[in-house]
Amino acid sequence: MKLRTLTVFRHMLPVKGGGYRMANAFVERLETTIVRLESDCGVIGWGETCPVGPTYAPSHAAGAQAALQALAPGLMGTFIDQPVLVQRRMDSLLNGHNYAKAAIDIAVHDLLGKKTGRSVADLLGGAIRDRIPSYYASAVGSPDEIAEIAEEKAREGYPRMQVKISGRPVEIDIEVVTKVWERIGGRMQLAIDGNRGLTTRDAVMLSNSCRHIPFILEQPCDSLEDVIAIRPRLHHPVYIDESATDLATVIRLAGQSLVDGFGMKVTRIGGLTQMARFRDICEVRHLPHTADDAWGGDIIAAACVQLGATVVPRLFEGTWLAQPYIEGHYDTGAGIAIHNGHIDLPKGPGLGVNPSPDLFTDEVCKFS
Ligand code: 0XW
Ligand code: MG
Repeated sequence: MKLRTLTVFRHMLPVKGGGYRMANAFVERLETTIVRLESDCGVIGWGETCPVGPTYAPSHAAGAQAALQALAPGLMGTFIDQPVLVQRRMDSLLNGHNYAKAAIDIAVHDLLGKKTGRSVADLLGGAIRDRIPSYYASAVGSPDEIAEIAEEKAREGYPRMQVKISGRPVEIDIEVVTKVWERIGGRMQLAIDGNRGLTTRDAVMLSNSCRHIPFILEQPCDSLEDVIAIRPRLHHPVYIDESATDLATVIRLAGQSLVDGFGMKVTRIGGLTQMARFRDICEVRHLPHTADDAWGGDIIAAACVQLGATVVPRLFEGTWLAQPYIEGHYDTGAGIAIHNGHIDLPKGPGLGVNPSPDLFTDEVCKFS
């Protein structure tokens, strides 16, 4: 099966409720990048990559689109039956730019699944279950506001909540964590996400002040070196998110026991091929992790859920979706959504979602 057509679209996703605040970013609308592949036998596959603004990570929408335009001519006519070979081909055409390559890798999996009648989870090793846990991520907010949200999410059935902190005096963050704990106790697992924003001093202070509260501390500081340096002084397990930029970094961190787990994004690591390898490395080292992405609609959501369903449950900390912050679905019949803090694995071949035919109209480029 050869690649006949590759089309890239941009699509706007306004943030429901007005905006989303993190330590280093406030976003009101996200530009997502959609890839549509068509094989020489007429089968279609969809991919997506949606950086959550230009400051969360070294990735942005225009960067994804430029990288895809650079890759596309060299992919025309290549065999797309083997995702690993497509990935090697992409690496031979362009160094880095994992988050753009991820959209093609996801589309190749979708297309292959649709061609063979198998789900993407099947292609990735097999689903262990058909319903996976999600987790709720708050924005950065006041102690009372976040404690209230935590109560609401615990009642809805979320098994885990990620509380965003940082970008203000650490005393407020300590109050947020304390109030959330007082309100929900052990009813949900807690992750406290600094999104690179804390100084080493503040990370140590937070962990010290909250030593009686069980939570994992996610990406407290900007650099990996800082996080590794303070880990022995913390009372909490440390997960890496933004700094786990590629598999080589993951191998180093897991191999040298430098972290306790990961918040992992499918597009940051390069797509589903790399994400399955990441999953397997974590399984060997008994490291818990999430399987989500920075933002995006039904296509990336389905990719995360398909992979999430293959992760050994005791190590799986859930799939975060942007869905609660997005109006509507790409697939009006089978959009990916969270119910009672959990997500059903979509049925049907490939990713299990089929975007409405005329939804994506803003074409960035088309190669055939
Ligand atoms: C909570 N998320 C999965 C959504 C935003 O993209 C940030 C991210 C994280 O964990 O940092
Ligand atoms: Mg994070």
